[in-house]
Amino acid sequence: MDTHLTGKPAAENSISHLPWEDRPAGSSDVVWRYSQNPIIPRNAVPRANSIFNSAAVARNGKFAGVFRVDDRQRQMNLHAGFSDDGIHWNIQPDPIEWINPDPELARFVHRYDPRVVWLEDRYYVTWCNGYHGPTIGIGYTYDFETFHFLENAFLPHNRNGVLFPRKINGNYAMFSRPSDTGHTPFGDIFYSESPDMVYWGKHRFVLGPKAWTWQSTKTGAGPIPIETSEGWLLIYHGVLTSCNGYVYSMGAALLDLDQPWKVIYRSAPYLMSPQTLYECVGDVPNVVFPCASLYDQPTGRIAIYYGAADTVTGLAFAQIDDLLDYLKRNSEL
Ligand code: BMA
Repeated sequence: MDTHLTGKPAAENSISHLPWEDRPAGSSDVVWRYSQNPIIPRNAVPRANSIFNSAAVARNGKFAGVFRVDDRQRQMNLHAGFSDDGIHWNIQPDPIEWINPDPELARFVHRYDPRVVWLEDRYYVTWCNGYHGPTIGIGYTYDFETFHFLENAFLPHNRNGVLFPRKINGNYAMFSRPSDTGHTPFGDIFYSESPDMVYWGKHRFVLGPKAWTWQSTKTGAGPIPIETSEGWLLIYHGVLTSCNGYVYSMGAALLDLDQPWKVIYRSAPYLMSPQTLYECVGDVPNVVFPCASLYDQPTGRIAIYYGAADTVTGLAFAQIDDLLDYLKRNSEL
């Protein structure tokens, strides 16, 4: 086990240097886009077809991340990246090579849609991992240079594995979204616990689609949930099936602190839907897919990283008090 504990965030829940831009004058949006979006173009590394659905965290006064890069064979893989400001990223040209304790799990099929969380003494990475179908891979790193693969959390088929930033009821906790082999036309968010990051159980239903809404086909957890005094703030994606295909939007829910499968509030309207050119036009049109957020508790600022049209990466902002207030006033369970 590595002992070098480099990389701990300066202070828990304080990221004063997070990327930020005030809400545009005249706008009343609860979540608003960065004016310089997209922050990562599709070709930011050689041989990339697209870079999207990626995860950033604060680290040593700067930022690090794990990025979904689909290459020009259209293979989906994960690359490490570094940034001084959380906006301009230096993404490694080669995919992460995982140190793998079990050759059975070493075969590469695909890896995509990463999430990253600082948990206890290291950064854990979860992603959709191909193993006889998509499931949730779990690994960890101390420094974003060396990455260790642990295990797949679940049997296939599963996607959108999102860890909590601390133990709940003495166990590690994770959201996931059981799915199928393809472009799943259903999707409920479940909660699971584990004593050791390897064996997962105590599965609980959290939330699922709502008929005749922006989230009528499927739902999936997005960034690592944010702990507030009133509950866990979960930003998630919801999907509507239009006559022209899926539309991926962003919503939020507030969940009980000790029993996170209990939903306290849930946004009836979406918080952000695909509306800009880079969200509506790309390899998969009409997708906003949040995978990470940075939260600065003293200022209440949240910066959300999201994939746009399965092609590029964007940044959006919110104020936590406004977001919670909006959730309370616009909630339908
Ligand atoms: C989902 C995942 C995401 C993708 C989205 C839209 O099922 O595959 O990676 O962003 O579809 O294509």
